Amino acid sequence: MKLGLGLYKHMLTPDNFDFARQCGATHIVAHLVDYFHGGKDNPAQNQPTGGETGWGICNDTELWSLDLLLSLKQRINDAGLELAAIENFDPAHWYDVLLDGPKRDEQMEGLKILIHRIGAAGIPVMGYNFSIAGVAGRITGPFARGGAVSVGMDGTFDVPVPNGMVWNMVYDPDAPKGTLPEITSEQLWRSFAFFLNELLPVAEQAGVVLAAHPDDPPLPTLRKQPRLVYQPHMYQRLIDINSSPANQFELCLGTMAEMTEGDLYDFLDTYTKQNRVAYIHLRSVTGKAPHYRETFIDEGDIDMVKVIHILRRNNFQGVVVPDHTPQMTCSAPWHAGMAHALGYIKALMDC
Ligand SMILES: [Mn+2]
Repeated sequence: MKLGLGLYKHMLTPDNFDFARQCGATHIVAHLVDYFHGGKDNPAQNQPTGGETGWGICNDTELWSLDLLLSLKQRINDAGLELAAIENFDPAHWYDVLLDGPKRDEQMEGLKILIHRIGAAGIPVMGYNFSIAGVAGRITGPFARGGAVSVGMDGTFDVPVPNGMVWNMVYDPDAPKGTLPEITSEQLWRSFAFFLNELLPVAEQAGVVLAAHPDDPPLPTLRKQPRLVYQPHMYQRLIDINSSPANQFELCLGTMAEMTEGDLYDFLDTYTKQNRVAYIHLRSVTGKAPHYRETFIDEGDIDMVKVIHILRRNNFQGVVVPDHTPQMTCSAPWHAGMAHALGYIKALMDC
């Protein structure tokens, strides 16, 4: 297994590449979606939280070019690191794939072009989250050890998604007033199956693995929209839809620990043995959705020693990144949190 650091678009800088290396990371997971653009509710330097108005406004209507992907990889390689994955499609590129809207087929062709480019750039994994409401409804407070500011949830979030927004971002600021129609879980699974069956053959050909993040927070519905993977056993349905070796998980263990059913360690053991885990988001929590808190990596419900032991035993070859951490009280809250998490994971890996 390998140690990586996830960086948001505005953080893909030489200083942060040096920081990752200094912490012992060898890989970068890069976000190219500018979540924070125009978002008024997001804290600087933290994970986007947003509110009813979402994270931000899409500002990247053009598909990412091969040149952009190649230069990103080159900058990361020049810093002595590997680019392990791109995380998340831009909602501007696939909103009607998520919503089964009129531009679905056209946008699906765009995603295929994008996957070809990602493969041509030598980037092995594309992480994504097939979700209409996205990550929403969390609260922020001094929930972690020593009063470190962290996120959590205190009950579900039912405010409907406004028209022109999907996956927490506004793709059409001029959309007519009103909210997205409510759909059933089966309708959402049908849209998802279409996406998988269209894109997986292209991904295989391009040498790219598609890695699915579970629903965070894991609830049957959020903002009156259905969710796909909100209990561990629901991940199996992805594989049942299409057993391509390119059909894998962006396994978020914090999200898995927020689920009310199943055994996290059995799940991890089963699917790493089957080569279904592309890479791992490692963080801890206390509690279960919709009542939980994100914690420091060493104080939550997950037995991290057991997790690393399973990964080692199954010869897991993917990258482990810290996902989020609480904000530490100092002049660099994000970096201090990440340095702590990376050091902790690296020590477990070295044991
Ligand atoms: Mn995650």
